[in-house]
Amino acid sequence: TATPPLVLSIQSHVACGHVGNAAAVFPMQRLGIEPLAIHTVQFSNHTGHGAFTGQVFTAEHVRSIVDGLRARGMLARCRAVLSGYLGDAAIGEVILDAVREIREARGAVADDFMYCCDPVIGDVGRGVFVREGITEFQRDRAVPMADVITPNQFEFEQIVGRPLDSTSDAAALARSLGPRVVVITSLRTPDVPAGALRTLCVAGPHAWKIDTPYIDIDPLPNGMGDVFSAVFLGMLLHGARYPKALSHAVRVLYALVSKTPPGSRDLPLVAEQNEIVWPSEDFEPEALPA
Ligand code: PXL
Repeated sequence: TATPPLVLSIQSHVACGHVGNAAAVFPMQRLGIEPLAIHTVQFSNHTGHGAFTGQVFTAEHVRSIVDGLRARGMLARCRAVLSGYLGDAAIGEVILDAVREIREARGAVADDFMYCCDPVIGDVGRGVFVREGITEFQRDRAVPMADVITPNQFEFEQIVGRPLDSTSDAAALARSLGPRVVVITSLRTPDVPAGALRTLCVAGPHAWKIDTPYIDIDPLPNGMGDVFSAVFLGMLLHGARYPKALSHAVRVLYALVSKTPPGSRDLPLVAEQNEIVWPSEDFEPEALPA
C-alpha cells in the first residue's frame, strides 16, 4: 500500500475542543494524510471562551522538536508544512526555517512541496485575538514565503492593509500578493448576496467562488478556519485540482457547521467524521472571469 503524504503541521493544541492541531490533525488523518504535529501552545481550551489555562511554548522548544524530526530523517520527507495559530512571533521564524530547509532538502522535487500558511490573526466578531507582533509576522514574513494562504476576510484585510470592496477587488489583490494560491474564507463584501457566505480561491489568472447559505448560529463554533485549511491542503496533496479541493473543503465545513449541536462552540469532528470524507451537501465551484 502507498504511504500517506506527510504534513508538518505547526499550530496550537487544546485539550478540550477543536482548534489548531486539535482541529486539523484528525481531518487530515481521516483523509489519509499523515500529520506530524508540533504544538505552538498547549491550552485547556480555545481562547474565545475567555478563560483558559496553559502556556505558549518557547521558540527553542518548537525548534527542538523540529531538530528531533530532522534527526529521524522525517523533515525532508514532508510534502507540506501547514502553519496556523502561532502563540508567539518567534515561533514563526522557526517554522520559516523549517520551510526553507525542507525546500532545499527536496531540491528537484521541491515542486511537489507546499507551504500552506493559514495566517491566523482574528475574525470579524472578535477582532485581532493574537499576541503583539503576530499580525506583522504573518503579513511581512510568512505570507511572502507561502505557496498557499487561507485567510478569512478579516485576516486578508489585515494583510493587504485595507477593507475589501468586492469579490473582484479581493481577486485582484490576491493576484498581486505573491502566494500561488490564495483562498479567502467567510467573504461578505457588498456584492455577496444577503444570506450567503462566499469562499474565493485565486490561483494565478484563475479564480473560483462558492456561495453557501449563511448559517445563523451565534456564536459560531471555533476552529472552522483550521479545519478548512487542513481539508483543503489534504485534498491538494491527494492530487485534487484547486476547484475540487475548494469545493470539498467548503462542503465539509458547511456540513460540520450545520451539524454543530445548539450551544456548542466546537465542530462535531468525531461524531460527524464521515462528513470529512463524504460531505452530505453539494456545492459547485463557479469559475470567475480572469
Ligand atoms: O481557530 C483559531 C484558534 C487556534 N488556536 C487557538 C485559538 C483559536 C481561536 O480562538 O484560541 C488556541
